[in-house]
Amino acid sequence: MAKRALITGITGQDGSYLAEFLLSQGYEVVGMVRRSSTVTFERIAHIQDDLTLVAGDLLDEVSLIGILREHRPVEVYNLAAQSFVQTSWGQPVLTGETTALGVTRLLDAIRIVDPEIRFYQASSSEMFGKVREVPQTETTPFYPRSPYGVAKVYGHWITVNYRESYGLHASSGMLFNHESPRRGLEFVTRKVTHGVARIVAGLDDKIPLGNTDSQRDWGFAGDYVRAMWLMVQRDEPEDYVVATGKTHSVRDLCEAAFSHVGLDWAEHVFVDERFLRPAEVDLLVGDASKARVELGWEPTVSFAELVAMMVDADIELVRHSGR
Ligand code: NAP
Ligand code: G4F
Repeated sequence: MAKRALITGITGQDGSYLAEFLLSQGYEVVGMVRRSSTVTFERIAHIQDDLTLVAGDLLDEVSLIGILREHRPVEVYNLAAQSFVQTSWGQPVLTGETTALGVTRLLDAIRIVDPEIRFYQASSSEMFGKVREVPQTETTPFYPRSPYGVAKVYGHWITVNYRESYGLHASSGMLFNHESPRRGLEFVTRKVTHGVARIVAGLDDKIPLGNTDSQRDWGFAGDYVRAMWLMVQRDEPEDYVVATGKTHSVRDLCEAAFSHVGLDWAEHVFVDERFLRPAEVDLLVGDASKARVELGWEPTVSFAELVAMMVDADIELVRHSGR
């Protein structure tokens, strides 16, 4: 019998890659989608016929209980969140309701319906924030710097707490930034690669950015969803850092993206204060030794390959869509 997994956030970047991965492993995949006045299935349109999509929302525990009762998944991957850091200052309560309390609602629904379900929580390197050590590991203390980071710390600890209180098989992946051609246009990697494509097409000349000094450990989303699945397959639930171990500044990102098409980034990028944040996470770089040793996980895509992949995909996209 095929295993059945539920993915919350299936319409997002990671949800789409995880759904593809689980289908390739022979799973039946149930995806939770929230009600919207327009269709948000762009990232999963190519596999939609192979999925079971069900309506629900992390803000509504009744919907979560109903989905678990009806579809009886053996694994649940909680990828849904208000995931954009900048928005979390403008909408701190919504961010807390979704990204923090939403985790409790889902864990509680699991506890009520079927405590044998294996659970994955999408924790974040944003929890390390103003970092206490370099590189960051599973034991590095948290110091979140945004309402989003604070909400993720809550989501992380409630996952640990339900594991310890109720014996749930609940694991938390502390994932560092991971990107792809399916990344939302508001995140800095995609903003830059899509901006480069528009400049190449003659549609724009400049990209406004915020802090170009900040450094991130950027990997490829397709690699990171494999780590999620590996955690859930372990006999014992645990928490893992997932990262490449290499860090680059936003300036390095611009340099790589523009030089890929033979342009000088300094002629096309300018600082716009609207994109500066009230508090910044200056440097993230993870040590994924535990994931390497215990899960056998390794990233397969380098920073340069990732940027080139994204620029090439955006050039294609702009060529076809004209925007
Ligand atoms: P994303 O592209 O922004 O996707 C977020 C998903 O959550 C979307 O499917 C969205 O649905 C859904 N969602 C938002 N609010 C919801 C609600 N109230 N109820 C149900 N679904 C809701 O994010 P991502 O990059 O794939 O990231 C996946 C998860 O990993 C998130 O929890 C994120 O915080 C975390 N994470 C991401 C990274 C990264 O670098 N990508 C790193 C660490 C952790 P709509 O399509 O309807 O908006
Ligand atoms: O691409 P970003 O918006 O990602 P950020 O804030 O690191 O968060 C992402 O990664 C987290 C994991 O560490 C996830 F948990 C989270 O859900 C999300 O996926 O910004 C990256 C850096 C920041 O330092 C930001 O200040 O780029 C800087 N930046 C500079 N100019 C900009 C811009 N970021 C954005 N989005 N837009 C700019 O114009």
